[in-house]
Amino acid sequence: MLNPRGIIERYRDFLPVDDKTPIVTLHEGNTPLILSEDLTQRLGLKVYLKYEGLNPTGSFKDRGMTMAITKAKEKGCTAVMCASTGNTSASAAAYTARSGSMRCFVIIPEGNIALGKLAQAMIHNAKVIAIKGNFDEALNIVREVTDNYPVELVNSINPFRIEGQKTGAFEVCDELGEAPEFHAIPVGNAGNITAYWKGYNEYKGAGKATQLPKMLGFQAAGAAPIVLGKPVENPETIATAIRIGNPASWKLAEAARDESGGLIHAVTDEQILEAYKLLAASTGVFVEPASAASVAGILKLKHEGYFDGHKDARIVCTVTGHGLKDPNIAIKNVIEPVVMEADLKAIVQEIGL
Ligand code: AN7
Repeated sequence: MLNPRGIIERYRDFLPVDDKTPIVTLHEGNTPLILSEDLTQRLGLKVYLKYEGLNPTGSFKDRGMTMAITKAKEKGCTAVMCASTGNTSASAAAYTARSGSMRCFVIIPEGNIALGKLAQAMIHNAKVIAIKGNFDEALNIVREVTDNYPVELVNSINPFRIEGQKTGAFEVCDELGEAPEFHAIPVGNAGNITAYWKGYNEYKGAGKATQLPKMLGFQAAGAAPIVLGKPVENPETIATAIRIGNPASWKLAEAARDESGGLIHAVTDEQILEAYKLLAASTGVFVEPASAASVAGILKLKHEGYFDGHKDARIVCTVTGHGLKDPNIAIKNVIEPVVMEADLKAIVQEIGL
């Protein structure tokens, strides 16, 4: 039986906590690993979706945030701060509320955060400041503030965030009984690819897996600094979660790529939206656009012949956030409902029965 009380209890032996650590948890983690028959057929290898949208605040950030807020509480901090494209702020706001003893300050890029995420940060009572600037500028301000005032930084440059997020890799191995051959993941600030790679390595080191996956990272084409090899000053993509031009964990993401023999490629907004709609319609999994970057990426690689000769291999895609986070994008990409009178006969006719 899996431990239902969150990732710190479940993976305590792999995390920097002891008996006295005051664990702040919303019972995150233990998310489903869903075999997509549709994608398996399209790719010719087994495609699993690690559905991180089913965490308490609807994204993978909760794995890192339970650790970051727990350690902040242990240290006696009374305030935390983050820059965010949305999900980090939603998670930080919820876990500080849960802590019962901390305030949360959030800086977001005005006009470029999905509606659901903004609602979350506000309802959990964070102090939200929207700057006329992008995520990278917001993060620079947060670094300055947290360097100079008694406020804890909870972006993924906080090492406890990475510690928590590495448990995603543990769960994958526990469920498959082994590490997969490939792991696909969207890349924004590059914390999560770093965390998964750390997790896979630690699990192999502990004898809980015998191999390591190739890490396949995907950035949005308009926000692809790692692919281009230089910062992007004005990143643009409909996948606002990964609209980041100068990732904090850039070097660590490159290390994950190179040590694993993997790659980091770009996918266009069009490819992201196509994968987004395909996942929802053909697998029944509704994710936010940034999450679909990992699926868009593997479809692109398949097309390029990258997986030739890997017929029985397994690939895990981390789908990082729930589709309900960004309802506006969904509505913009579907056909509007038919409006009709409440008339049985007409409705049966419209359906074509
Ligand atoms: C759904 O919330 O950076 O490469 O400030 O929300 O670890 O940054 C979000 C990132 C992928 C990229 N998918 O992960 C933030 C933030 C979703 C995300 C990423 C994010 P990283």
